[in-house]
Amino acid sequence: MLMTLRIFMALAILVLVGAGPTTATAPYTSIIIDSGSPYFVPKSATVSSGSTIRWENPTPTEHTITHTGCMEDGAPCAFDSGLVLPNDSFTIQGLAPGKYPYICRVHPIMYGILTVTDSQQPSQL
Ligand SMILES: [Cu+2]
Repeated sequence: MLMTLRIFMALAILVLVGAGPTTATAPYTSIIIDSGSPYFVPKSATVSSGSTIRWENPTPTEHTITHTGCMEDGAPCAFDSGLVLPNDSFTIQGLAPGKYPYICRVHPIMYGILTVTDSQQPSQL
């Protein structure tokens, strides 16, 4: 019940953020880190290239946002946040179009996927 409420509140916050004025100068996407499944809200996010993505950590625990390529020998490593402290955030922009699965190095069960399109219309799944 508590978990359901927390997820609902996280989604409500996302809806509020996503419903910003249409005159916003830059596309902006928030992904909220959660202590329980699905760990990243939304777990699957789609953004247009050039937009800004920010992971926010409202949990009492340190996490990382680590592209899975960073964990494999010879694979391109697109982003690795290092430890994101409680109430801190990690922001990136300028990713090339593509799919970026990512995990938390501290808790590898935490998995999300970011899709960057070359469309100018950002959306969230
Ligand atoms: Cu973590």
